[in-house]
Amino acid sequence: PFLLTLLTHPVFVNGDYWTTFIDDTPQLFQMISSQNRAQKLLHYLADLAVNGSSIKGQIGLPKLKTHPTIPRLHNADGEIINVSTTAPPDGWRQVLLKYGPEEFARRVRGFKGTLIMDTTWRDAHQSLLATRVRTYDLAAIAPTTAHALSGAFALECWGGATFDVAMRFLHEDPWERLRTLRKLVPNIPFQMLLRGANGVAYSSLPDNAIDHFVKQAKDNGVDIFRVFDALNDLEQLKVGVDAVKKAGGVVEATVCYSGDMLQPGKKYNLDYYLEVTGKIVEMGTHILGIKDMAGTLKPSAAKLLVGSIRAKYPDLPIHVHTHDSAGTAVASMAACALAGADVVDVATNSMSGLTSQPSMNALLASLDGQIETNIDVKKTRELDAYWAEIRLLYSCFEADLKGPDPEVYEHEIPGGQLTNLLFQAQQLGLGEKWAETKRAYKEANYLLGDLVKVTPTSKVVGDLAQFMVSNKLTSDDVKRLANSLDFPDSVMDFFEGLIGQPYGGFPEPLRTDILRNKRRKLTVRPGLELAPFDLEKIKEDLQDRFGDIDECDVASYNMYPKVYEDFHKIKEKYGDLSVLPTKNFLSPPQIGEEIEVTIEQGKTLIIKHQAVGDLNKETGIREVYFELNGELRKIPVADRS
Ligand code: BTN
Ligand code: 3PY
Ligand code: ZN
Repeated sequence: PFLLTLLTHPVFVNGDYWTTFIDDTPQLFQMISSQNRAQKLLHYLADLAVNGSSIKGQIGLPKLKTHPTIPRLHNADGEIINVSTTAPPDGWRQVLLKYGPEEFARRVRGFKGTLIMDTTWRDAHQSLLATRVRTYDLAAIAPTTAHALSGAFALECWGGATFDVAMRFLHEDPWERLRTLRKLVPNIPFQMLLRGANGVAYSSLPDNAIDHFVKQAKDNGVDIFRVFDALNDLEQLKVGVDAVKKAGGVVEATVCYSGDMLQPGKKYNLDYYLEVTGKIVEMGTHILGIKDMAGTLKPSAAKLLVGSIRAKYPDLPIHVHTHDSAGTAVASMAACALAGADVVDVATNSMSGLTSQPSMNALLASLDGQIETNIDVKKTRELDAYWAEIRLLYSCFEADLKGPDPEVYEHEIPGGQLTNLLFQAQQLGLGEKWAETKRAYKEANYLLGDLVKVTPTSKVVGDLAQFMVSNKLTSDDVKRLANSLDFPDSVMDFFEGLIGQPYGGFPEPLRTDILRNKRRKLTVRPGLELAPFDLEKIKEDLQDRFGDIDECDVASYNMYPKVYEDFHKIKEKYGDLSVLPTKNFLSPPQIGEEIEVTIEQGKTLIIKHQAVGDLNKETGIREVYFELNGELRKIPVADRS
């Protein structure tokens, strides 16, 4: 391609070139690189045209057949706000930047009312749309969001499953997402979800890898870190908390809420939560997080829990997270606000409810007049029109849950996992499978000693439940046959102690029976046994293998080595896919369709799909024809359909 570019360059064609022409004309290389990039994107589109989408988890095509429209916001006088030319109002981020984490937390606590965090960019789509929302669609609405939600405590936009899924299934760089959004939202703090000593992975990494990861997250735009451990194991939690402190971020150390503490005889009761909270306060945190990942914190429990912590720690900012799986989350968050919570989590209406967070406007309406929230209701409604379209654009990732499921108070399945397990049961085609899965989940939880369930412990319980269903095992069978069954890896890891130490210890003799002589029994946190990563060496190796590498790549590799390598392979093949509009990322190009792709600022490709050629029966290849900025391109694709 270099020679071709050279030969067609106007200077060369006109003959008035000189020997240093190549050195003096760096545009040549830019032209080559953008032609390469265009060519690679054509390969992606051509493959889509012939073979359909290969995005994991996608069933069918988006219901939205157009590109989503960006709604217009109006100011108090009814005039349209031009969000791309008007700076958004200062928000809580300016408070943080000016005064630092301690004073920020003090002022949040001092706010007369209750603030909201919008989870739309992270947990809401993790829970409803299999975490599939792409940077493209987040960036498109970011300037509007900076205006509409300028009074919000934070936008949750990073971490949790989004890190892994961005690379693994969307073939895009999570760090690039963070930087892109950060540039577009200067005024609202960004919050991420950090799984304590696991970072954003499923098991422990060496402490220095967690420190390194958190530093990159902070430097690239995360302000507030919600740090949790799935077992409320404080040793594990502290690894994440210390990393955030070192990086200079806002620490939101979190207690995970599991079950229904109002039920008599429950393992996790008010005393338990107060004990954990006390230790978190001792550890030192700017904000206390309460994380109700299954949505089992009933309104009356919310009032009691938040009220009790508030009474004991009058100066401690409290931030509560929940899911609406049971349909009671608006009531619970209203109860939290009235009991003295400083921040509660909600999602934009069209991305709320079911296994997601409660509806922002439903909460605002139910608090109306009683509590100040710092939110302009009219603008949030305008903003929500976008998400109604996005929901349709990603309809092919919906699990199609139809309504609330108060049975969650019994099975206690976390929001995101509930959607996933339901989807898998539906794929098996039997309505009965779903009821069976829920029953098995509950049994598996008790077999494991009644765990706090959230990533990664929720995976352990889910894997054991599915193992029981597919092998037709009752709880008694599992106990009886424990020393001869081949349990899923996650279950083995849990019993070895690789996920941390559960409250109340491991169930015996089950642990011994399951581990046999296959695994050790850890009594300390797993990170203590891991040698630190040689970060310099990892960076050099990655540089040798992939060329242009920075600290963020090192952090990605540390979390998910295989996923990172695969991500690079796809990038090598198709270029940067994050530039494609989502419609064109998920659905085959139509004949005659014109696709506009901005590959960098000021550089837009116009791609017109012309035709798909006949199948060459010998080679199994079809030619796909495009017009790229007016020039004909022919792309060979192996037909796998
Ligand atoms: C994954 O774990 O993300 C891969 C499996 C795909 C899950 C599908 S995608 C559509 C449906 N909705 C969900 O939340 N999960 C399933
Ligand atoms: C995650 O760890 O991804 C979660 O959302 C836990 O709730
Ligand atoms: Zn959640």
